[in-house]
Amino acid sequence: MTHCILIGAPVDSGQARPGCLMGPAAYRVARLAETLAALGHSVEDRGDLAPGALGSEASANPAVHHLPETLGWTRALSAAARDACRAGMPIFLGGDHSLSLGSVAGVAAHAAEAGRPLFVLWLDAHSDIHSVETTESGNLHGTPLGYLAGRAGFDAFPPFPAPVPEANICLFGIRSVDPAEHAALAETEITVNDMRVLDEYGFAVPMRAFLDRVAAAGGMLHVSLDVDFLDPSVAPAVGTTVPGGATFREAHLVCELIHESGLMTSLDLVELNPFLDERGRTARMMVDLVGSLMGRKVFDRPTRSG
Ligand code: EXY
Ligand code: MN
Ligand code: MN
Ligand code: MN
Repeated sequence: MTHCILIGAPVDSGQARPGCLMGPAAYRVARLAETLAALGHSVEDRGDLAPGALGSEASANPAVHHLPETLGWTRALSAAARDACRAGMPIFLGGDHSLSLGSVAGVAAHAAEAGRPLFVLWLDAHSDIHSVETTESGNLHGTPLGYLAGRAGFDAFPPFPAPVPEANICLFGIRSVDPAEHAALAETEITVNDMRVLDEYGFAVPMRAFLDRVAAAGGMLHVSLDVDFLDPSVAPAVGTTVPGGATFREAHLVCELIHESGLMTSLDLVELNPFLDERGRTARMMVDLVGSLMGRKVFDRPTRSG
């Protein structure tokens, strides 16, 4: 049984399409808390955060949108994450992927405090490893991994003492990488399980290999699940769809493998835009996946003794 702490992060300042700010409410309407409780977990809903007082920071990159708001969210989310980790397993309800600038920074600070290595599993069509300087769209939801890996180009952001070691980061489901991101990835030890790898080896082999590394290191595992990891035919309510994503069953298999590893210690659910959906279909798909992450099984096969 896990004490799940829900933290709403109605963030849509990291991208251009309004709607992600309705994400937290959509997860609650889709009965996320009830799903977790039905699996025997305790659930504490801490409500929605706010970005706090906004500064007037500006970036040398003229393309960048909403830097002050993003910084406000980063500070609020980092503090909330650090506090929640002390009490249970935080589940951040997004909101666009710029929320991970703060959620994962806070989780990383907690992991450093606890003296445990942090691993990050990035389930996403995108590598999100731009910096404030390299982003061409100016949408900061394309940058969180650059910040969390301690890369340059985030001068306006709060420095945090515990960047995630590149070797502890696994991209999974990648099928859209910008040139500057490709250059960044080429010079890092980040594991890139793009769709070509998953087509060739399947989803289970690369996932088990990564989870085995986390277990061997006694690591904490933060899972950042972007709606666009899934194929748009399965999860259409996201502003950055890319064809050729995970099927319904491939996504559940990944979640079931993560559950069976027993390693997940924090979770982001990001990029849901309920405005791009009909009848909450994508929100319910994401809640279904959290059920698989938290122990619901298709068939609870008896463990063979001996
Ligand atoms: N790489 C593109 C950009 O930087 O604008 C697209 C980023 C999409 C990011 C979404 C959260 O995954
Ligand atoms: Mn905007
Ligand atoms: Mn993303
Ligand atoms: Mn994405």
